[in-house]
Amino acid sequence: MQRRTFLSNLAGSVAAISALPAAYAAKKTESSTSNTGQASSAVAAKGHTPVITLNGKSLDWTVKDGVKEFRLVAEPIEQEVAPGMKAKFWGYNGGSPGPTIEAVEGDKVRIFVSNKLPEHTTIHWHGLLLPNGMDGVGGLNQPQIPPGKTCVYEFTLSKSGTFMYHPHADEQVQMALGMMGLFIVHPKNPHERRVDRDYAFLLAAYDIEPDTMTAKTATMTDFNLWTFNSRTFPVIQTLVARQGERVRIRVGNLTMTNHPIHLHGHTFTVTGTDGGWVPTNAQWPEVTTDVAVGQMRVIEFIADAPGDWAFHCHKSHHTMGPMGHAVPNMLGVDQQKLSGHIEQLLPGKHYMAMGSNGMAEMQNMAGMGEMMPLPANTLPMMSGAGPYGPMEMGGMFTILKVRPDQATGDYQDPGWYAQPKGSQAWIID
Ligand SMILES: [Cu+2]
Repeated sequence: MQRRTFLSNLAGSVAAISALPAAYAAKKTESSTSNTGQASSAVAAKGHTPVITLNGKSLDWTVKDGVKEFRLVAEPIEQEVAPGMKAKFWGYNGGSPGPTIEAVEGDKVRIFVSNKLPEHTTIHWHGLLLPNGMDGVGGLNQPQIPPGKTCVYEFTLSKSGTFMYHPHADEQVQMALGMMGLFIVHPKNPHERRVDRDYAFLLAAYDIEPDTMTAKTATMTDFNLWTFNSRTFPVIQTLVARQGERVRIRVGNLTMTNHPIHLHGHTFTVTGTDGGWVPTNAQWPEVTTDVAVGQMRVIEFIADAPGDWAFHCHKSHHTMGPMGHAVPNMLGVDQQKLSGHIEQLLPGKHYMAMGSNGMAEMQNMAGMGEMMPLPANTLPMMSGAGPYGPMEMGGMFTILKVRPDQATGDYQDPGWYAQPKGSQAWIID
């Protein structure tokens, strides 16, 4: 979106602040009810609280001679980022991120990694303590896995915690295309560090130009899609909890910048990193924790406040969609006279001057169907409809819904919170 001419910037601004695809505008957070309750039942059967990977799932395994065997296939995939936009990624087992590997401290695991990519790859098991030859840095610890071949990794899980997996081969390309996954190791004793809900996701950023589907792999800082598990709001799964439950959220960052992750309505503590669990006497209360590049942060809190609470990255441009960031700054500019001239240059002879009073009007106008269409395969700057109007969010944003009557183990979206009478802010003249 850089280096546009003045006119194309103006035309771009029309598109940027224009139509949400109809399906997108209508989309509410009900979409997030899919993919819930996908708990890995084998883990639950042993008494551990299953990990809920937002918009994802845990990987099945089989046991052979006392070893848990997992199978990952590295392959090109096509995936919906949000309604109105699909991306060509590289991922594992049909998705980006790949399925979450969930196992238990003390387990011996054997992981078969089959390479169906057009180039070689490896997998590094980020944060896990293992023999040097299993660490997965191509060229350093092992030969690269050629296309068409399968590599076997085998090690014992010596400690519980929150880890990741990703290639250590042609990293700039393979991670820019979405190759990543979570690796969760439960404590051997299921009563240790027990929580009632255990959510997990990875932060991923992409640079996909409008009208294209493949993420640019040489981008260093100027990404335009900010995602939880390679999806943007409003399709990111809603987090739900019964009032009073202890909730854990595990967040890993495989983007090229830091993300201050912020929760409304509660205070949490950081109980773990990818280095392990944080001792209780070293924890302090927070409402935002910065997740730096290549880090994982585990936060825990008691969901004691009923309501619909925002949960998001606090960098405001990371809760916005790709379109509209390159438009000229029209704040305070009277565009009335200019509009007529611009209309003569546009094919439809229709130009709507916007931005003089801020950008919030874009979502309202989109709702009224007044806008011009977006370019193909991209997302508007703002999206998401709440019970009181447009939420003007996108990207790294979702909602924590706490309800007194949410059943234990029920991950279904309970709908919007009904504010108790007299407890909502009111507007006066
Ligand atoms: Cu961010």
